[in-house]
Amino acid sequence: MANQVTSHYEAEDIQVLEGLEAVRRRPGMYVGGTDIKALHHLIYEVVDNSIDEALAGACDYIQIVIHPDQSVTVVDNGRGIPVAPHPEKKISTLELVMTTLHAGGKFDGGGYKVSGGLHGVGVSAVNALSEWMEVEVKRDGKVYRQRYQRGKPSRSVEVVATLPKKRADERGTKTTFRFDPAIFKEVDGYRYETLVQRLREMAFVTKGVTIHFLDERQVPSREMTFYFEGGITSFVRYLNRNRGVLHPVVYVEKEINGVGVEVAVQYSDAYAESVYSFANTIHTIDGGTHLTGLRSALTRTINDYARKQSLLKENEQNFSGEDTREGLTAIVSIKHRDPQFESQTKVKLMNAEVKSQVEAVVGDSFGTFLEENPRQAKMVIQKCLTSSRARAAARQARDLVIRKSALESMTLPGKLADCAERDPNQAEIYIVEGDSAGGSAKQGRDRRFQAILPLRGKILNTERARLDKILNNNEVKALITALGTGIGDDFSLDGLRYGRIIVMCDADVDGAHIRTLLLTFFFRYMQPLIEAGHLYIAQPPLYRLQHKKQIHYAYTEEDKNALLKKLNGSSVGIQRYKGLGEMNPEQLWETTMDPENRTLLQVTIEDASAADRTFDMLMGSAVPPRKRFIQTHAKNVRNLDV
Ligand code: 0RA
Repeated sequence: MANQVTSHYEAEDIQVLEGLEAVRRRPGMYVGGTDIKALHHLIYEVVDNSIDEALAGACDYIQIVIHPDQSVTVVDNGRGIPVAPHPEKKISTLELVMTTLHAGGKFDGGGYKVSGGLHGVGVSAVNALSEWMEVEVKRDGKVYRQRYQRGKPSRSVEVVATLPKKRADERGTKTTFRFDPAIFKEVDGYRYETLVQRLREMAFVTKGVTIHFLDERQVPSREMTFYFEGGITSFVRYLNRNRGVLHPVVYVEKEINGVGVEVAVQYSDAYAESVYSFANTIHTIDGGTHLTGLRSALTRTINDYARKQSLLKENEQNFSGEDTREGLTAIVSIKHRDPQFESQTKVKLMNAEVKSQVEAVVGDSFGTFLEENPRQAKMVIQKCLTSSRARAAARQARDLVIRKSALESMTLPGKLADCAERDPNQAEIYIVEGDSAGGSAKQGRDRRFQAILPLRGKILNTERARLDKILNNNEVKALITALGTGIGDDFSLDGLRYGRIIVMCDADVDGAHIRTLLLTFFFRYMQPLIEAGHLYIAQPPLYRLQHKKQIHYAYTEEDKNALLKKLNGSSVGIQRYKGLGEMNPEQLWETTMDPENRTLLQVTIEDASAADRTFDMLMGSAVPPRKRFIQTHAKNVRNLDV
């Protein structure tokens, strides 16, 4: 019953085909690679188109479903991709959109494409990288459909249904695709949590849209629905949900010279800065001109107000940018017709004029807020004063540590059991929680290339103060000296004494806590070390299974179950390791330290920055979240890094 709408794909469209062939040949150029990140971008690219409809005010519902076969459906109730023959080409606009690079959005004469996929290549690139794709468009009382294989249409656009009269005004687009495993060879599939995070961000910056995410790959299925009436105001409230806040969210939305500027700001009693910037709904991780504009407006407004109210004395210096950023939670989201990004990966906004535009909008509204709310304004200023003083004190402490460790660099810490190897590329160091585990590690190691530094967990663990203070901790000083790199501005990889730095903690809550703290320390004071891939986490086993004379180790709960199944369950002795200290030196070597057998997890900047956020939550002043974190993670903690 399908009737033909337009002529089928013809030889003259070879050009188009070549475009999509190029995408398949060089996926790196178009979606940034063939890893899991690129895989997620396929979904973002498709959802971005629906977000554009929402931003145009034409759509308020988007659903994303991952099916058990890893195909993904994205449905929206927007206007529907136009299906009529394109004025210049003979084929349907729908087919053109789906098969031509850079075709997205060009048809919408009046509006402009704001959300824009990662590389702006549009949904056709996703099509090219999909084993198959199917698009259904509802409009004009009909349902149109076209199917593609690896980007090539199987047939012309067809009418597959006519809507009953009372539903004849329904419109929308439904896209289903299955990524091509021949392209994405290394991936096993989408990661639920990553998608949830991104979809939440999209919902936050797209006020009033409902995003429903359903993952049917496991039973029971998982799902999340996001709807934020308040847009980025809700986002800020969400970020500060565990913090004590100093005032209500200050929100402003304004169009200035054709650029949409939306900002939400709230100070809390936390130490961390949580500021996110978006350009056309894309999270600009590296910030850019919109972020710079926001920051300088806040610093300027706060200094002006503090001077005017004599909250800053004449002999006192202005607040630095850092002083005004402590405890700041803010979102800046701009919509621009012609966003310029630093690179193809769109993580930094470069449009110079945006800085002054954001600065003007924020300066106005935050200045007014301070003027009209003197009591809360005073609290914000107090907060800046405190951080300014703390920063001065920290600077002194840090100078002391650095000077000291320079002096002590000849004398390595007494607790360090160094290795014989002097070539950093061959040498590694285990940072071990607790003296007893440290003892086992010292006995079990291969002293030719493995050094051991035991850290007394308790001391670190009871530190509830600012991270600056841990620099004064003897354990941390020993760590800095042992690594030989210095910290902060004085950090240099040149001095690094070990190519692999391996954090080895118990598989329990305290262990997780100490690991979080160590990662946070590395993140804040030795970031290049992580970036250069020197930091690792050891993976001790959770169980020891004895079957007859054979010993097996299980590193995860699943491992254990699989092993039990294999061993048939008969007379298997199971020992559960609660801490590293329970293993004798041979066992520790065999399971966790022997390069032939061990598994190490390499720490990425994302891991460390997640640890940094967790740290703030753990150390933050609001007590209930900390308790909740420990309770909810206590069960999972053994699998934390698996
Ligand atoms: C071009 C023009 C119009 C809508 C769209 C594209 C459109 C694209 C996508 C992609 C996913 N969902 C979408 N929804 C709409 C406007 C057409 C009109 O005014 O009828």
